[in-house]
Formats: sequence, C-alpha cells, structure tokens
Amino acid sequence: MNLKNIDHIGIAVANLQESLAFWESTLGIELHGIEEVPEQKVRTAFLPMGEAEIELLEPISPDSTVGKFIEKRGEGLHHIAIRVDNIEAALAELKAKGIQLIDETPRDGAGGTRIAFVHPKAAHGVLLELCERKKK
Ligand code: CMX
Repeated sequence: MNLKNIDHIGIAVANLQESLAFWESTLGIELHGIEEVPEQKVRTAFLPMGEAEIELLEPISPDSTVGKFIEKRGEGLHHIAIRVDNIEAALAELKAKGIQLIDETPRDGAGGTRIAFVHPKAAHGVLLELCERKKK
C-alpha cells in the first residue's frame, strides 16, 4: 500500500478562534491557513508541524459529522490521516482484504487533497483517513 507518513491529525473543536488561542498563541505553532470544506461541512485550520499537520475542524452545521461527534463525545481527537501515493490503489487493497470502508471512492478534502475514510470499527476505534496530495 506504500503508506508514507502521518499527513495530519484531525481535532474536532467547537470554535476555531477559541481553539487557535491555544494551538497558535499558547503553543506557538504557526497557522498555515483556514479553509472551508463544504462537502464535509467543516471549517479547517491547518498548523504544520514537521512533515505532519494539526487540523482543527469546526462544524459549520450541527448535522455535520463533526457537529454530531462534538454533540456525542465533546471536543477532541477526531481522526488520523495517513498519506498515500495512490488512493484508488490503497482503497482497492483494503477492500480486497475485507476492511470496512466509509468511502469506496475518494472525495475532495482541504488543500486540494483527495481523501477517503476507513470505518473506526475496522481500525480498532480510530477513524482513519487516507490522504493523497497533488504531486509537486
Ligand atoms: N473516531 C472514533 N470512533 C468514532 C468516531 C471517531 N471520529 N466517530 C464515530 N465513532 C464511533 C462511534 O463511537 C460509534 O461506536 P459505537 O457503535 O461503539 O458506539 C461508531 O463509530 C458509529 O458511530 P455513530 O455515531 O453511530 O455513527 P455516525 O453517524 O456518527 O458516523 C462515522 C460515524 C465515522 C461513520 C462518520 O463520522 C463518518 O462518516 N466519518 C467520515 C467523514 C468525516 O469524519 N468527515 C469530517 C472530517 C472532514 C475532513 O477532515 O475534512
């Protein structure tokens, strides 16, 4: 599957500005940008750390997956994203191994990425995202 590295760690937050007061101002991690991802009904803030990024996720609607997550569990660690070279190939391999996928085909993520989720029931309680970035 040629997994590369942790691409980002997604954290569900109720209010992006309030959470940035901690992640950016207190910890001093530089904010790379804020982007709305309508397909996922979230606003995201990216804070790069080495090869990976912290991704803060604020729901833009209470009926979004992140909105429902916060309502049920409160703020906190939402998903881990692993970078892959070829997301279709990685999904096909997981499907062939009988792994429960949320997305059988990739969708658009923030920063021009193509993403797909593996169900937390298949990944021992962790919502796992596969993430393919445009080749530079
Ligand atoms: N991490 C770990 N487990 C999670 C989870 C998460 N983020 N979200 C839900 N679960 C667990 C629940 O606790 C539940 O477990 P139990 O059955 O043991 O109670 C199980 O998954 C099913 O949860 P649910 O509440 O019945 O189902 P939901 O309707 O909340 O859907 C999920 C859960 C994972 C299928 C849904 O959140 C999803 O499709 N996620 C993928 C898309 C996404 O998360 N988008 C937002 C991020 C976008 C971005 O990064 O740009």
